[in-house]
Amino acid sequence: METYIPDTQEKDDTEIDLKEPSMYTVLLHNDDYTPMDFVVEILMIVFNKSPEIAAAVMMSIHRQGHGVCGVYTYDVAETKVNTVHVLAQEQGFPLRCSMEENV
Ligand code: TYC
Repeated sequence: METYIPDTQEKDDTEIDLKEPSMYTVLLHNDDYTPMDFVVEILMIVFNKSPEIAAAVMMSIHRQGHGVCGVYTYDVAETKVNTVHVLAQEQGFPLRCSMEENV
C-alpha cells in the first residue's frame, strides 16, 4: 500500500482570496480652454450620461474644479481615462481625466 504524502504547497495554492477588487473613481478636471460642449459630449459618449446630467456635471466641474464621472473596475477606468485623453488631444484640447482608488 502506498503512503499519502501531503503536498505542503497544496494549502497555499488553494487558499481563496476573499477580498473584493478595488473600484476606481474617474474624475474630469476643469481648464480654461476645453469648450463646454466638448465636455458634455465626452460625458455622454464615454460616461453614458444623459444630455441633462452631462450638462449638469460639466457645469459642476467648471465651478468646482473637478467632478466625478463614474466608478469602475481598474481596467474600465483606465480605458475611459485614455479614451478621454485621445479624444481631447485629437481636437487639441487640454482636458484632463484621472482615476483614484476607492479605499
Ligand atoms: N472651463 C471650461 C470653459 O469655460 C469648460 C470646462 C468644463 C472645461 C469642464 C473642462 O472638465 C471641464 N470653456
